[in-house]
Amino acid sequence: MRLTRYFLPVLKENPADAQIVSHRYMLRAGMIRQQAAGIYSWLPLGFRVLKRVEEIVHQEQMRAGHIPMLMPTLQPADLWRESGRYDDYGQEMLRIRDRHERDMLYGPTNEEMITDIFRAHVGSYKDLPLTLYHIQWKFRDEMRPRFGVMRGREFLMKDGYNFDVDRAAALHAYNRHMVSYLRTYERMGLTAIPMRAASGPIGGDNTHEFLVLAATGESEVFYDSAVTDLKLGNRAVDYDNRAEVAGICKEFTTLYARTDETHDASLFDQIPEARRKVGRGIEVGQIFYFGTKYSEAMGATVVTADGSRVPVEMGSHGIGVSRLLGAIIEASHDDRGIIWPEGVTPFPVGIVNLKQGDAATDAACDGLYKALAAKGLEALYDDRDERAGAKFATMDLIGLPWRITVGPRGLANGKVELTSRRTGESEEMTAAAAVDRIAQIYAGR
Ligand code: 5CA
Repeated sequence: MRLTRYFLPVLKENPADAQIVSHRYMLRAGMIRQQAAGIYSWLPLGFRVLKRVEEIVHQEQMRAGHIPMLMPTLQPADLWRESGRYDDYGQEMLRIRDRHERDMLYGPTNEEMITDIFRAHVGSYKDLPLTLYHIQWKFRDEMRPRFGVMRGREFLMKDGYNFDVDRAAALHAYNRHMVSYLRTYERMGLTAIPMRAASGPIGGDNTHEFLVLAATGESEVFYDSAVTDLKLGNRAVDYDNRAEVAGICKEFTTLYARTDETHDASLFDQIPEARRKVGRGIEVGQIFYFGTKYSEAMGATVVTADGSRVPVEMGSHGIGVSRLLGAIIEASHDDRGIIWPEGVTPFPVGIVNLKQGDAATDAACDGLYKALAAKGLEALYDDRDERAGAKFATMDLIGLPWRITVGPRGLANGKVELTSRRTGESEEMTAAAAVDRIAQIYAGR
């Protein structure tokens, strides 16, 4: 993408109403625009990151054997009357009446709708296990929308629902979600710690939240610092192997890590003092096992192997897809701007032309741009007629992990400069070597 043909409305000034760094940088980098309290347009740069985050979520869900689909944003109120949540949900639910005076709502979550789909089409244990998910916009009329996409009113969520014949199978689904989420967040460059939590309006007694540690997080968290060293890495996980998946969950949930809702001071005090930490975290996901809460209320049953009919066992599992952009920036930035992890960066690399209009420099940049494209890497090429300082400032603000700088002086020696956004270190090399290096870094992305 050539910057002169792109739409990147960066702001020079710090927006006055943005209280936290991720909100500030998302506005300044031209990623989002607020349209109403807690409701945002996703401008091209923000949209590219959002799509990358979605893609990672899809890949990891499908790897775990979960099946993508899409449910609508608008739902009939009658489904929610069946579960009893229509009245319970209160003012957070945006209620709408259509032209036929039918009560509708903008979905804050989808337990009722998915249970309705299940009961219409599935009736036997032979069709289980089944986990369906979608990535869809939600609306919650939050009392205090704030911090940009972090606490929006309209926000993008991945929500998945498992259906199983018995409790043991449903707990395996819960564990599968935990492991797939660990991998999802790690691929985004995040350390998200599963913490025992409270279930709120979703229900059930078995639930974990995933928290990214950040001073600006909205949740107070209590944890053993050793938990931050745990990594899933590139382990090959067999998601059908119950013992293996349960073992990984045990590894990640044995050390003390809880939110203030479930904090237990007497257990906390047993951690060696040097490892006892109180901090703040951003909740980027939550998983729930709630058994037959919805299936009983809505008559979603299956026939078991012995011929009896039982309500299906369920759980639901959410990832805050749009919130993740804020969380990633909170975890990865400096005073010049965002530093995207390679897994989610909007463009793998930026090209800065130091002397736009100089025939040799322009030709070298064009060649570099095409050579990267030939390897499937779309660079963001700053081809504006601007000072070098302004170009560097834009690149630093929008946070591409790698920058290739091309100028007449380097070209005289046949060299360009490759710079890491994270370390600030630069290396001179030929354009061909820079292309190879970038290709290597992103191999397998
Ligand atoms: N039905 C369940 C799981 S599918 C559910 O709704 N869970 S939830 O309420 O915990 O939401 C899932 C995730 O969505 C949260 O962990 C959080 O990351 C994100 N989320 C919730 N509310 C907001 C909001 N107002 N703005 C942005 N993200 C949000």
